[in-house]
Amino acid sequence: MDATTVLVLNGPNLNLLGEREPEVYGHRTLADVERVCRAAAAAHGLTVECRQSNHEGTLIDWVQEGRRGIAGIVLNAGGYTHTSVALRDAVSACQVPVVEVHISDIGAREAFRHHSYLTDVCAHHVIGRGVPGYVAAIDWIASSRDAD
Ligand code: CA2
Repeated sequence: MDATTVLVLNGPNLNLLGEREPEVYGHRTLADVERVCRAAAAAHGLTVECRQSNHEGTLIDWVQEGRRGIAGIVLNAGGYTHTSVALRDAVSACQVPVVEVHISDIGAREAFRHHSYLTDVCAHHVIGRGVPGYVAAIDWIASSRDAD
């Protein structure tokens, strides 16, 4: 990874996208998400490194790995959004912008999804815009680089 890399991290259960709950998450798969991210990054002369894990510590290791020297991190932490102080601490140690993404509108769902431990340590948020939200996150990272 280098200064032109956007690290796209997806958390628990997002490997199942497209398999269930299409009324909430749509029909697109994680492979579709990664394809869309690759194209969005390429339009800005950037590349993406896409990873998914169901494990909190693995996500923390990857956030730490990307904390400096890359263009930014797009993070859909899945259910850990609502539970993980440890992931929040890793994000707050980042020197690169971290954009929080959620496919669904977590504020319009069950009460336990309303709170995110990540929101106030992320540089930007794209919530409830479906898979195109990942594109918006990459566009935001690209424009924040242009502003530097
Ligand atoms: O809306 C989002 O992107 C979420 O981060 C998705 C997480 C959920 O826990 C967050 O509250 C909001 C869960 C993703 C689970 O995805 C599935 C997809 C298909 C079948 C089962 C789970």
